[in-house]
Amino acid sequence: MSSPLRSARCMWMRGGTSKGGYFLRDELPTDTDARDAFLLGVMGSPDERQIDGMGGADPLTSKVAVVSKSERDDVDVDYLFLQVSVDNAVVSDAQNCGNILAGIGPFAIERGLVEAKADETLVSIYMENTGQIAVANVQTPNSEVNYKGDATIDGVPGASAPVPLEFKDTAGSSCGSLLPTGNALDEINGIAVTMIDNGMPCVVLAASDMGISGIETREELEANQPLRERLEALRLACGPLMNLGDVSEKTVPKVTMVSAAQNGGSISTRTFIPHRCHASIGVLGAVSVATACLIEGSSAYDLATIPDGDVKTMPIEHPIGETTIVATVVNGNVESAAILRTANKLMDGDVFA
Ligand code: NQM
Repeated sequence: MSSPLRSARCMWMRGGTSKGGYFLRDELPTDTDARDAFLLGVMGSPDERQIDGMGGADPLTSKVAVVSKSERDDVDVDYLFLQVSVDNAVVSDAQNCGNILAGIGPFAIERGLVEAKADETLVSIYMENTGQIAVANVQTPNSEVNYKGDATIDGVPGASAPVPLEFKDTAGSSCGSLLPTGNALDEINGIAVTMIDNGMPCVVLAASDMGISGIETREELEANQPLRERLEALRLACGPLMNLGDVSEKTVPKVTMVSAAQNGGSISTRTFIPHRCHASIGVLGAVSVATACLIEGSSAYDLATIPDGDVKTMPIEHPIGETTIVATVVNGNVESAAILRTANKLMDGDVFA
């Protein structure tokens, strides 16, 4: 048996409102157990403080991207997302991450997997976790990645170069269909929920049905133990109905509690991902919730404010601001969704387990 990997070349990046290690596939072990053992060591997991690793003691900063040149037609790179649990020795590929996705285009160009064009470079990315394609538009003046700019996103201080992302065909990414139970609304444990997957499996329910206003802070919600227990019971019941099987060890489905928007947006959200409350909301999570808002009879429909027209700009409010989804609707279905993200290169070198 070969000795465990001790170090690997890695770029640490912020992607949207998340942060993690970006690796080339051929610089990690091919054996999954060896790879996961290495990544747990890199992050310092399991340990709620991740004191002996690079992880930031939060699921949003304990993330990994594995990237390789794609052999698929019309695709530049393949991207596998791995969630490294903070306090369990678990590395999961059961979900996608649209925030870490924001760093994939810049990383692929920096590593020479994609040739930079003058001014801006489109990078098409196959998201291996769910089998869909996203296209990132990366600023490349003088054929080099530029991270500095004027674009701002809630949850990240300051401004950076914009990285617009476009998603197509995300319906049923993990659950097989947009509404895996075939219903816009189901009753589970006495609560009306919409089980939906437009890029991220989500259970959407009215915050008022859980006895909260829906505008509490992340800290207040995380301190509410009875609420957390009820949400987890709901999630465990919904998982099999969403074709996800037993989800006790999985990070999907997410659970989003919705209420009427407070600041002119389309809806207000508080999301558990699934055991910590998200500081804001995930990218594909926001796409799924925006889609739920557009489905008559869903748990979000009556609470949502929907703009007219087929191209709908929908600010999804969350604990620290909003994430705007631009949904293009064709024949009543969300055909594509776009979102503005930013990314930043933080470190390039060797990381040690
Ligand atoms: O929904 C957190 C994040 C995410 C995932 C999570 C994400 C997405 O904010 O596409 O981005 O839901 O675990 O990075």
